[in-house]
Amino acid sequence: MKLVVAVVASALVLPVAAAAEAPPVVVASPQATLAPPATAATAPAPGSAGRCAALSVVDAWVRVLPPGAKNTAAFARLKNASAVDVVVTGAQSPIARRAELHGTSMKSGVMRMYAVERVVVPAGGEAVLAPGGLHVMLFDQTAPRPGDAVTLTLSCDDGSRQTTTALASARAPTVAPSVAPQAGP
Ligand SMILES: [Cu+2]
Repeated sequence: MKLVVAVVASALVLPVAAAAEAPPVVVASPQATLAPPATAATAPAPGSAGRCAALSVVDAWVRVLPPGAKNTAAFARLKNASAVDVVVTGAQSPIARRAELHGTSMKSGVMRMYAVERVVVPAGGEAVLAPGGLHVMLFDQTAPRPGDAVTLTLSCDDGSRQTTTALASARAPTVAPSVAPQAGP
């Protein structure tokens, strides 16, 4: 037990020492040094602390498909105003039995989807989940109606989560002019 306490204590002290010494050396190292101790010392509470809390989820929506469609997808822009990359590793929604992070590729004129283990939202940047690209695949959906507010929860690699509300819509809600500065593949 004493050993555990000692480890936690040193983890708490480390960021201060690192912050004092690191800046003159490399820009990237303070972030890398600061992040792991912070999450290791603090048990992430779902929906509050943790890496996922750094994300702003905007323009989230779930595609409403014709009756009978088994699966659908959710889209959003994930913005990260923090100085550390945020890694999204999963998603959940009460309207789906199972959700996966998916990517989309075009091969020989055929669009295919594939599961991705993680979506990295770069520090100071964003990740765009949009039709034809990255998305949250929702399996065995309960078919929300247009206008419904759908709960969507994202999970991050430190175990933290963020829950947001996505608008059920047959097509992408019209928002600001869609200038995509950092479109995905
Ligand atoms: Cu998919």
